[in-house]
Amino acid sequence: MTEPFFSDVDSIAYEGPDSDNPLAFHWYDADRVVAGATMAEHLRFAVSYWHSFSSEGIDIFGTGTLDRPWLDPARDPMDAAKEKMAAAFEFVSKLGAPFYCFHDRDIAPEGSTFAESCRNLDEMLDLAGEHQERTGVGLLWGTANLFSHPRFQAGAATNPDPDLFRYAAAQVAHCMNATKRLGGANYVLWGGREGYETLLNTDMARELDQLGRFFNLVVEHKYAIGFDGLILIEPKPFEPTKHQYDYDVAAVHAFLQKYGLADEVKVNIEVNHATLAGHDFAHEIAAAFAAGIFGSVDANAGDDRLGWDLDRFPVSVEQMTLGMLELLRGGGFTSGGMNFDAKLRRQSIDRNDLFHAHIGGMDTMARALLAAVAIIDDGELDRRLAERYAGWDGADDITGGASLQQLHDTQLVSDADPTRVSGRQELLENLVAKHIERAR
Ligand code: XUL
Ligand code: CO
Repeated sequence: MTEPFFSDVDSIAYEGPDSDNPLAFHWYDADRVVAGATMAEHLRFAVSYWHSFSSEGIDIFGTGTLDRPWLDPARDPMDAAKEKMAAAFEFVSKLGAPFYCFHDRDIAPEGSTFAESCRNLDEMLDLAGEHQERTGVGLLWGTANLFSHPRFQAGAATNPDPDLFRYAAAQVAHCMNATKRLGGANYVLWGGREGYETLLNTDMARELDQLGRFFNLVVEHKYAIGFDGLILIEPKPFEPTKHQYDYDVAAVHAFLQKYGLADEVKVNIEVNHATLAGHDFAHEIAAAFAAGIFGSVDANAGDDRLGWDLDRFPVSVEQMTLGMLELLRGGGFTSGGMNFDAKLRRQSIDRNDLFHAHIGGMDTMARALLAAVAIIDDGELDRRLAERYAGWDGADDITGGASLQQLHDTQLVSDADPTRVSGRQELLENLVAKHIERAR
């Protein structure tokens, strides 16, 4: 048994909003039942392995600052991976999050050949299975890292080199098998470099077809291995590429329809990616439910003044309440969940900072859940919505089968001028604010 890494924390308990203990939950009470399910069941929290354990706190101007001894390049890579995994499971179980998420290369080191990478991963899967069994922590989703290694400089599925397409397909097959073996609830595809830097060297139509073919192979493989989780695409408009093909939910939906995948693939919506695409988080959730492709959430936040993908832990109860409202209205998660795709700030170098970050994120989401449930229970918002669209009740024959010309002619005769009514946005915003303030 290795020494505990987070040695001064036993477990994070719920102590309620009045507690001043920074190493306790103030709002997230896992077993509390709201709207017919426990908070744990509504929120399905997951810790992301990469930000919390595989990254050392670099930014574009500086090297790592965080205390992650297993990232020392002088260490034997497999020994280091095992130590990292022990720390990861220690953290997730002490936090009391039910799930974690990984990229293949987060849990096992890249080998000098593809076969060696596969062997490394398989060895680490055995260990991950044991840790899961011991701690009760489950896998929300796995994904393949198709963007860090230099071989992916021109993309994976959209690479101009067919050999690279085949390499990426092989890596995804192995990672899907790994995800299934660990009982993963979903499999995610984030198109890290599936896009372009300049059209001068890019055949866009060809690259889109390659991507469509790749996703079809993934779906075929899902059935071939009997994986019953969701396949999820994670939209992001840019970064690292200048233009990414899976720009936002609407772009992904159009893409899925074109390539015959709209019933097979859903989306993993990341809050900060929504912001980068010029949308609100709530918009992307609503768009996904409207298209019937909602799957899961990467919970994080950007910064009001910095434009890149900052992956901060979520702190805005208002932003999250509006997202949570759409999530509940749409029916909530099935196999998806709330993955903290978020990282510590570079100066947060104490080990316990990782607990503070997750506690804040989980409490923010729990408050958002309580507020959204209160808004729905109160009923006023829904009543006003129903009122606003009441004219369409029984709307199947709203035109009475009339053509555009007939509608024109009827209007000409009646000369009716529809009465305007208030949209009441400010009143509704006040209503949301009231519930955020009062929800307990
Ligand atoms: C990158 C990002 C990824 C995906 C998984 O912006 O969000 O971490 O969530 O590859
Ligand atoms: Co993400």
